[in-house]
Amino acid sequence: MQRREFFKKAALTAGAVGLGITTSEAGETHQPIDNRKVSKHTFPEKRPLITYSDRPPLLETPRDVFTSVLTPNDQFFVRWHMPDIPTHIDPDTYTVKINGLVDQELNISLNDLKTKFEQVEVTAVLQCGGNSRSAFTPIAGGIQWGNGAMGCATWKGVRLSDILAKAGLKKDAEWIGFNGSEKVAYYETPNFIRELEISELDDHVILAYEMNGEDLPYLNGYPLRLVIPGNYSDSWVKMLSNITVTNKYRSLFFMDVAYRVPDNDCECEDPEKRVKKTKPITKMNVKSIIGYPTTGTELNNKSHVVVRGLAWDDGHGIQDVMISTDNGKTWDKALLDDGKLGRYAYRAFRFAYKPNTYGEVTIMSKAINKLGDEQPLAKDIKWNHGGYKFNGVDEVKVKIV
Ligand SMILES: Nc1nc2c(c(=O)[nH]1)N[C@H]1C(S)=C(S)[C@@H](COP(=O)(O)O)O[C@H]1N2
Ligand SMILES: [Mo]
Repeated sequence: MQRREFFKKAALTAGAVGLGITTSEAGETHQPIDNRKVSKHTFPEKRPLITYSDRPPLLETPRDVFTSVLTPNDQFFVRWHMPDIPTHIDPDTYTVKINGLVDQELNISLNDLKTKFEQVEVTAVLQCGGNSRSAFTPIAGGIQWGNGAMGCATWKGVRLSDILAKAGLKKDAEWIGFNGSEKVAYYETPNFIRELEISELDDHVILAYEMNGEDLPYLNGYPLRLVIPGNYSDSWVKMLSNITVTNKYRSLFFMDVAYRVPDNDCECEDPEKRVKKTKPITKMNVKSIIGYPTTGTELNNKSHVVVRGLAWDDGHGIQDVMISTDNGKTWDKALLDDGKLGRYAYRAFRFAYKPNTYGEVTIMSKAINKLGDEQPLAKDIKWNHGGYKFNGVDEVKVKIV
């Protein structure tokens, strides 16, 4: 009897589960697309990942990887803007150049970085500002990422502030530009350059050459990348070639056009009426993901299920993760791990769930940080044209049999 009810219900909802976008009405927002399969083709140093494009490589990490606090390098997502990434980098001759408003121009080799500066480590979440973009309707510009345009790693390298101190900043130094090594394919394509105001930088910002105890994978920015804990990764420039100090903000495509949200309290706008005044996306908002079980998992009614996942914010720290198994009517606290990897890392959560029903069950997770910020329900997330910063309550749909 219960089983028959389930199959009836499943038939009604099957078409809608995971398809998202096509079934919703304009202006409504909901869950990101969550049913894409990994590709059979792999990239160097990578296991099969959800593949949006081969050139440039755009690879997403599948949901079931998000049960462990550190994301394995070979399953770490990949995002490049330009198709033409250098195919050969010689670690013995590679240097990063520091120029502009400095007392002494520097060309620092990898060996110098590893031996002439204090070595530091930070575990931090790297998340694209467009992660989960496919939740927005109408479709927001950019890659229609599901939930996996993110990962967390222990980054090892040298403090940017130590390098700038060595070069010596001139009095009027205010902005720092970071260039990647890739070349543009068309004249009208801008170089990938990001700029940061010197006042935004603190000691946590590093130039990293190591990720989870290994050289950076080629696709994640070998041999050197910028790491800005707590900030969206769109400024974590990979394959760094140049750091240029200036006294004024240079107007650049990736600063002025991309990676911005409306400059109002809700950071939102009407799709029909774009807000003109915008601001760059910087700090990450509070968010969580359920790594187990995933949508479509069949669980026996007799089983003791341990729901597992991860929560994070911009470094204020996670206070609680709440779980609901009754469509948000009631919420219970999950158990959090000890948080020993620091405030910029994922916090793992676990929740004991004993199904007492049959059929489809929606499991939801909602993180709350130490400021009291909590994830809104996905349906309450407001639209912005770039599809940035989606942090709706996460959900998976399982079948209890
Ligand atoms: N040189 C360079 N750095 C870059 C980019 C790029 O296109 N070129 N993309 C940025 C964006 S938008 C993101 S989300 C992250 C992705 O980092 P990953 O590929 O290591 O996951 O790198 C950032 N750094
Ligand atoms: Mo990104």
